[in-house]
Amino acid sequence: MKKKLVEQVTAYFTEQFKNAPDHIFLSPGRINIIGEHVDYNDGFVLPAAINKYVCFAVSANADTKCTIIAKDLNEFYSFDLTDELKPVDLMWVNFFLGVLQQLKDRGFAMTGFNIAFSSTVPMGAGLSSSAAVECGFGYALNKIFSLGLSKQDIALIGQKSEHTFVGVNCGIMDQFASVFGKKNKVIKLDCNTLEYEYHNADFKEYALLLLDSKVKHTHLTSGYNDRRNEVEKGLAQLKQYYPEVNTFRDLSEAQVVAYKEELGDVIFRRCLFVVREIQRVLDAVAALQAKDFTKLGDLMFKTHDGLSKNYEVSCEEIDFLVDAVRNDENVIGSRMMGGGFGGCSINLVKKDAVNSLIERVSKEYKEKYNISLKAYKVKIAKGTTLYKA
Ligand code: GAF
Repeated sequence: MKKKLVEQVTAYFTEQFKNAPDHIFLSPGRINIIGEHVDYNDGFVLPAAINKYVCFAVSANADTKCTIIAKDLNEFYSFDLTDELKPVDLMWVNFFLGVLQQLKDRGFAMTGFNIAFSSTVPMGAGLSSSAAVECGFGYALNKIFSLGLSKQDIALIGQKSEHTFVGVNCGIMDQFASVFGKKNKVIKLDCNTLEYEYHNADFKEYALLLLDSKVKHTHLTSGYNDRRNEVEKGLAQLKQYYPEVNTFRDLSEAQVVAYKEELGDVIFRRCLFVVREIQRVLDAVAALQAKDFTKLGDLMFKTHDGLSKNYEVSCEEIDFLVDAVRNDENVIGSRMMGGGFGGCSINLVKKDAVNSLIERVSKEYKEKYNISLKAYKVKIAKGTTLYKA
């Protein structure tokens, strides 16, 4: 699949630009086992890069002209490096312009370039196709123009560009997972210090299965930013009661509960979710190390319920998908994944029951919503890389 993607993008670049590309880069999408909506709350997350990629064919120019072609959309965008960069109406272009602006702000010298790209990371499915584009592009320019950026710099540049050119005040999880991914490893990332450690992603008789609701609620951006504002407000208030507290991880559940009235129902539930979810990630890492998959799965269901009822970032269709497997003896854990308001659920399913499960849930989902479910049997893969120089 990876090879085919590379061949197709290479042939497409050659046809469009009348020359073979000098470099090929691959940048993966991500899953997250647990730790949702806590990256921007100084918590811990447990993501991994997956074997779905954005592939970039790239050549540098001698001049300052830049052309980027989105093969899958059959759209292109041309500009000059000396142009003032501003967000444009074509959303995919902003992933590139945002990164470029960050590099310009840092004073890096570059020439123009031609790029063609294509993706097997489904768009808007909560698998971070945007972070894969941002990080792949940053990684490519770093290599081609020898900018000397670290992997962490590339992830942070991707995140900043999402804030400034896309308008989502995201945390660092997606970009970090895309750049730092390692085959068969999940990453325990401390989003406060950016310290990280790899853990074996060996789920024994269980496989990772993503069920794509195909729902893309339009309020993802506004809903996401609203949640950020709500928890920032909540934390500011809690700091007044507990002056020793700096971040959510310094708070216990009991400390949040003690000020339930003062926080008000909505802010209280948001804060409660965050404090519980940070603890759940630590418990999940311990369960993973102990190979206690029943415990891990149970934590995933608890995360889902918190995201749905207290953080309110799920939606009817995703709740349906999680409920459809909740009492299935072959499913040990399930929850919505990513920003929410649609996208995928992530499931831990007995390997020999994966196909029958897909068949059953697809039928039920179709009957209920008249939507054809998509299922992805993902593997944990290596992060952003230079595939061919
Ligand atoms: C999106 C964001 F981009 C991440 O930073 C993270 O907050 C996630 O939603 C929720 O955990 O993917």
